[in-house]
Amino acid sequence: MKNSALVVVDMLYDFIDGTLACQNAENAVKETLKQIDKLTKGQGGEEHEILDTFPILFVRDQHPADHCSFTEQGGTWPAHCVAGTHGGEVHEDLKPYVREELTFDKGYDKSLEQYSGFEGLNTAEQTLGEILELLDTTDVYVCGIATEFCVKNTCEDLLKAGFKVHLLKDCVAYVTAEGHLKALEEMTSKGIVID
Ligand code: VGL
Ligand code: ZN
Repeated sequence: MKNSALVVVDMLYDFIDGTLACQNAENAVKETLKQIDKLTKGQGGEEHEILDTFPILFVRDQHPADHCSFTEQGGTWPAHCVAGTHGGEVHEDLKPYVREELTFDKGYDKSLEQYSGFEGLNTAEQTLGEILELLDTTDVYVCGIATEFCVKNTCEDLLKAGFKVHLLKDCVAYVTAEGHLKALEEMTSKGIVID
């Protein structure tokens, strides 16, 4: 799996069992853990060694309490993933794989909706695209929440940037089943591989 990386999009409590709980979310977390085992198979060793050989990058929706996408501000979503709250945290089963320099936050600007992980930054203000290039990545595996929004936008930006993109279809959760299926079709037609 040299030159591959996994991008985990918004596997955060508000999207799993919180204010914007999505369908298939608990199952998607379990399947993601299975995929991590599979993708890192044969690498053995301690957890930190696995992370050194197979990068796992995390995208996090991190909003201020008065974000423009919230219904109280005239937006379309209930308040969710407010920075510093439990709802904005990565699921605890995935936390052992989280590294600060490989974590990209988006949506922290009150007046901007950002669905793509490509718009996020790590604490050193580097983007997902920059880090994937530094890691010599060619193939990017993507999982997360929600298929129709952040997963889709992230996959499409990865594709535009020249990466081969594999969407792990059992490792995603969605707002609606129809929206999920439609997004899978659209991604397939653009050249994203559904694995
Ligand atoms: C998302 C709705 C609002 C997502 C983020 O991660 O797909 N959806 N904010
Ligand atoms: Zn959001």
